[in-house]
Amino acid sequence: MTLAVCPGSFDPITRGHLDVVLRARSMFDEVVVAVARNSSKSALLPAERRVELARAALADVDGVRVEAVDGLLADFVRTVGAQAVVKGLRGGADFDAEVPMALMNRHLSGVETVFVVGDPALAHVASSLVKDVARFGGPIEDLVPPGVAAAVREALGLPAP
Ligand code: COD
Repeated sequence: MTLAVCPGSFDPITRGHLDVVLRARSMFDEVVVAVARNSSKSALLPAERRVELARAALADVDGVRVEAVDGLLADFVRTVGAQAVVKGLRGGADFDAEVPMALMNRHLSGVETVFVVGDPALAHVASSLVKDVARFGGPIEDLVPPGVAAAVREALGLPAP
């Protein structure tokens, strides 16, 4: 049985994240989506809400579970017995940001990071941009799974469109 961890802030989960998780699932028997409770970014959505939205978005996908993670990802990866961390790349900037993390996680846990190139049709989709578009009244429904747009607007104190 092969197991991979797909970590992130998921603030909120987007269609870009779903694409990466499904690609990871096509390579591994089981995938744990690891929602970092305290990532270095300050989150809009509380961790429990991020987990809830990710679980709803992935409810119909066999072999995928969602868990909140405290502390070091390397410790979590060892605890669950994963063979790999899977991360998505949208382009060179992602690669530059991800390589140091992959090296540090391998230094700490011995676990390799596998990079998957995401769907180019979703290369512009990032949680930060989704929140920015929503904040200024733009449409985000086609960028996120069902239910997420309403959760983002609620967290921003915005009315439904
Ligand atoms: N297409 C392809 N990939 C995508 C897309 C898209 N449209 N959108 C997002 N992704 C990928 C990102 O490149 C990333 O690989 C992943 O999805 C998650 O993205 P985010 O933005 O939700 O998450 P990040 O980048 O904020 O996550 C950072 C972590 C939480 C993974 C990191 O901070 C961490 O591991 N924290 C735990 C504490 C720890 O161990 N720190 C030391 C790390 S070395």
